[in-house]
Amino acid sequence: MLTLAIIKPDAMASGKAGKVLAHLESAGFKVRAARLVSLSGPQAEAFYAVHRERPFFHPLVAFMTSGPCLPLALDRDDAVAKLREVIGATDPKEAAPGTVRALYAESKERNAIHASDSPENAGREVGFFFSDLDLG
Ligand code: FUP
Repeated sequence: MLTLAIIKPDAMASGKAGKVLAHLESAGFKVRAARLVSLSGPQAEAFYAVHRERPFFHPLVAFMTSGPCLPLALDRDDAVAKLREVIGATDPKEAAPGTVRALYAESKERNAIHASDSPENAGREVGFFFSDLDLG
């Protein structure tokens, strides 16, 4: 089963991408596809369209377009739920010790990693960045 992670611009800028990826691999995820991208405003708005009405939408789009990020299609059993466990709560102050966000996130807004929150969204989000050709 596949899910989508994005190593976000804060983790890329602080040189933590390798550590985050190693953490995911240690948790049993296999990288099926990876792509370094610099999102445009419209692309970030489309990806986060579900949050359009939220007060943090524009800051979120500004952050996600502030530098390159690294979308990953990750494979393992029960991938969606397991990745949510491994990344921890949205706010690193509330994330369980040892989770990616507890270890590497700067704040709730700059929180190192995205992970799909349901199998339906995982399908949509993997398809947003990757084609069948990428996924093999
Ligand atoms: P998560 O699924 O844990 O990434 O969290 P959400 O779907 O609730 O939010 C998506 C992204 O919006 C978060 F990763 C960071 C940003 N956000 C804020 O900047 N402020 C908030 O209060 C909530 C979310």
